[in-house]
Amino acid sequence: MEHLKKLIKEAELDFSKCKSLSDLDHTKAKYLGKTGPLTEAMRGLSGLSKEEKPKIGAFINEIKKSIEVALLERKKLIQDEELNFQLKSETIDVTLPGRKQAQGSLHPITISMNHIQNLFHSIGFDIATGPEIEDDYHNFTALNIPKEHPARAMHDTFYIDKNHVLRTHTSPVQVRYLKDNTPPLRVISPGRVYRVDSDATHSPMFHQVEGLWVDERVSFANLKGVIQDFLQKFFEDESIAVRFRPSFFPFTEPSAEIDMSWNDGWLEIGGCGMIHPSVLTQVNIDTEKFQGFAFGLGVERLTMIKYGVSDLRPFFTNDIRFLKQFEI
Ligand code: 2U9
Repeated sequence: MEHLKKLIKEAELDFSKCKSLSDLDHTKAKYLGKTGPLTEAMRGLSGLSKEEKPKIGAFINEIKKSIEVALLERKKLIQDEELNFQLKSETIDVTLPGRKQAQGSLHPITISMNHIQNLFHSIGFDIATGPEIEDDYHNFTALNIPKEHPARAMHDTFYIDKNHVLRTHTSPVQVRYLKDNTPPLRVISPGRVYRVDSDATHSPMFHQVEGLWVDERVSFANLKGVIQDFLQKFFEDESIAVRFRPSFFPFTEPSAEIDMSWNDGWLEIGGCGMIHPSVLTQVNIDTEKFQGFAFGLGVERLTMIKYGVSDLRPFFTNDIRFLKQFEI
């Protein structure tokens, strides 16, 4: 019993030498483990008399409890020390400046689309949008491009099924607008369009803005004025001139390609014409009373010219180093 009593002091001394919880765990096994002196003593109880057994048993339990208390005290001390060390070494400097949230920017095509819409809206144009999957009628037939017409080949169409396509232009939006509204009317239809084409100057998805003006007396001269006024404002350059070159589209007659003056030369930026009477008839507009002009502009093209970008592809590859340059 004397020997067991000494164990308390011995354990306290051993515990006090432990510097970490894992040290302490190790030392704990020495006293309270299966092969420790207390377990041994408990085993020895079997050889004692009936009277001695409970007394000695209780005594061993007392010793065990005292060692457990010493262990817990040491454990708490080590935990406190570890926490204090952590608090000291991991202090937060609340005066440091915060990390700012990176700010995104609008895509250059979005900037152009917004700008174009604002400019046309400011001169009285309505803005119409519509589905990107269109039926054959709205994308082709209503625009004077019947089935088997060679002009369909010009469009390199993505077919969804026999009767549905990814729209090849935003004209179908205008067809719906003309059916739902009565002239006089002015409308633009901005949006994504799709054609089977992909290289440095063509993307299978690109952006167009088409416009219409239908009234009793609206002419090719008005068309040229509207286009020139738009381009001068878009490029913030009043010296920009516009040139029309004869062309052909099934939905306009006469038709023209639109060139704008740029650095001593000319750049093609879209097409236009007087809306074909067959198209107006399709949408129940009286061609004896009304006429109208239509135009189509390529938004990527306008944006490339505006920012001096010579390759179309960076608009679609989302390299942040390219996109960051268009912050406004
Ligand atoms: C209706 C009637 C007529 C829209 C027009 C063009 C000419 C044209 C191109 C410009 C560059 C397509 O993106 S591009 O490759 N567009 O040349 N678009 S006239 O004429 C219409 C539209 C709707 C009801």
